[in-house]
Amino acid sequence: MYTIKASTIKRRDAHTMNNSLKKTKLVLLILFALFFTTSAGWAATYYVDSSQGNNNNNGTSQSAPWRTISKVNAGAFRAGDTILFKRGGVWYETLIVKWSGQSGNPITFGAYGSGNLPLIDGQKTRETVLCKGNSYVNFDSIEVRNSTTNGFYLVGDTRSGYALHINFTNCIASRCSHHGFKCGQDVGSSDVTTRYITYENCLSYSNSNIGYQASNGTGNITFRGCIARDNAKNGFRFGSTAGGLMEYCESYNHMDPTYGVGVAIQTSNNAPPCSDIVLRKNRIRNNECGAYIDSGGNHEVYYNLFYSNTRGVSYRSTSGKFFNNTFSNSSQDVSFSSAVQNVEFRNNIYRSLSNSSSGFTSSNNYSGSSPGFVNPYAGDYSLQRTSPCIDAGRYVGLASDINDASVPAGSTVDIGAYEYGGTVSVQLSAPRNLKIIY
Ligand SMILES: [Ca+2]
Repeated sequence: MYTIKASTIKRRDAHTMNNSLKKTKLVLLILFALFFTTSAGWAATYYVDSSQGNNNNNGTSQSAPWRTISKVNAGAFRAGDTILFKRGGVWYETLIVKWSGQSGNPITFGAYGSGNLPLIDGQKTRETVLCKGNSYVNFDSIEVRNSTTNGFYLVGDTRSGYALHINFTNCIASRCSHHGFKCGQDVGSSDVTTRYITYENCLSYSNSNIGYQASNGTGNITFRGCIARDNAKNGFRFGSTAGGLMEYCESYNHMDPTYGVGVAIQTSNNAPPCSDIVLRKNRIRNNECGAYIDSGGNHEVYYNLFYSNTRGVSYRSTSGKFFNNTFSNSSQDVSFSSAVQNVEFRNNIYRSLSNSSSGFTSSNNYSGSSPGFVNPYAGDYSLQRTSPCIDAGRYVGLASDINDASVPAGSTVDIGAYEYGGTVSVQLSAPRNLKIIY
């Protein structure tokens, strides 16, 4: 019989225990290291309530919120942190963002509770939100108004370089002395610019200059589902922007006889021209000029609706593609200047066109007097069953129309922004939390 002495068992137990202890220590050490190297381990949420808060609270629960933005401005936030302002609250201060998140781990400014968006009101005596030289920051459901400069002002600086990867969702800016939303440097300043900025479902109205301004060397700018209206100058502007996308947006009531433009693509002072801007599936109406495109080239304009603008589109860039747009009810729907060297113009509905370009290629457009719109007086420019535009277009490689209905339906592509009988495969959600004030 094989026997083991009790002392041996004890020794073995002790040995096993030592090993277990070592392993446990090692696991703890790894967890400890992970905790300290992953800043998500520190992520916290802070609450700010303008009426019930107290700056002596720790701010980390809805039952113990801070009160003021100055308390937020004095905070030391880390990547992954969230700062929430209570809905219905109003602050008469400037939010100065001076913290950066990380890729996949942004710092977020948002809202909690119910009711109106939390409002930062500059009362025409101060700025509202300033974010300078920081990256990976999200703004979600914040409203600003009456800034002495811009509502949301985003810029890089010489300390930390470009401001990168900043997202705005469901934010509103109005009645600011300059632009509602601005990203990019001021001309002649020592600031540096901004890249990878996204605006989704935002509203900018009644500002004294531009609704959304991407100025002076910005890049990779996206506007999606945003509204600009009743701003003194442009609704949207790409200024010396390298790479941009504007889709599912509306721009209207910009009627200044000199500067009233739904969307502008222009060169800022001493900066390079714009390149590779895509405008698609937008509704642009009641502007002095729907789209004024005067910079760079290689832009694409497709499946947009332009109506009741004094001028629909004025195109003065070197090259571009215009496919499947519907123009209606303008003094002049579209013009191409002599600066245009190469432009394709196909599948568009229009009445009046002026072309001075030497490189103008055109086919499958409709310029007659009876395009067969369903109800243009109510803004419905989809096609009646008897429209001559149905199946009269040419396939140009696009997969869906202004409503995201599949293209082509029937035998081939229709002319204009609306494909007759197309199946809507993606349901668009309307902008949320937007107050429309007339
Ligand atoms: Ca068709």
